[in-house]
Amino acid sequence: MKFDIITIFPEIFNAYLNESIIKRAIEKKIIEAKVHNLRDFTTDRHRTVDDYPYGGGPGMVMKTEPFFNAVETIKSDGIPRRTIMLSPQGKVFSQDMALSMSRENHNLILICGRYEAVDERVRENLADEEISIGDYVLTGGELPALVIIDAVARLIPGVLGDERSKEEESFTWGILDYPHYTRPPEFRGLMVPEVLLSGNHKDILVWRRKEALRRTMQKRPDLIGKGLLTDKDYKLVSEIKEEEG
Ligand code: 4GO
Repeated sequence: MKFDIITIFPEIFNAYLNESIIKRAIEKKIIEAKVHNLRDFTTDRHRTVDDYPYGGGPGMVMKTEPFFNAVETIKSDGIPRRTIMLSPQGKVFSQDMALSMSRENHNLILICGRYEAVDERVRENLADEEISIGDYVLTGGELPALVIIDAVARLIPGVLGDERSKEEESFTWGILDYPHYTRPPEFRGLMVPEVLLSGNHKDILVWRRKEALRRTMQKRPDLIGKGLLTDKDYKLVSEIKEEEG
């Protein structure tokens, strides 16, 4: 899966993509990321990427032509790609979307805007879809682009060192993670739950599922009613309700 990123701040990407898991995934050629400097697609002496807004108002607007040049140049190798624009007006990104994107395995062009806005003709004519990473405004689309690359890449087989089983993945899907502990078993009187030291794999599985459900009920009750729980889960939910009063 290849990501082509169009930005006026290429360095933002190099810093993140050259670390840890994503770096490894690129080295293993599971994903490819190419950062394109929008200014390289300008044609004037000053490499201008922005201009005053028609109709007036605050801030600058990113020009249409450099984005067209960039997307056309990237696509000139004939390899099919989907073009995504990062914008607060987009569909709000979720784990479901990350999973479909990792499975669809499309090569993606990510358009990152800056300043007040991007000329509407870019969105209308170049973007196949608009994605937002949440309901807040940022100074640019670079962080959202990295969020998407990260969330999608870690779902591609081989990217995370450990190969988790499909059952395990679907088991934890749609609810919060269970609590994690590592050594030592006691730190200043703070104990690791006994069951995790027991070596009883079945008890550990049930405990983890129950604690994951408990957390989800406390912190994200909206996730409980989404039809992702099994009959066994509902039994655990009743137990938790009794315990918590
Ligand atoms: C995306 C882009 C927020 C998001 C952005 C988001 N802010 N919530 N800002 O995903 C055009 C100029 C949009 C700055 C950009």
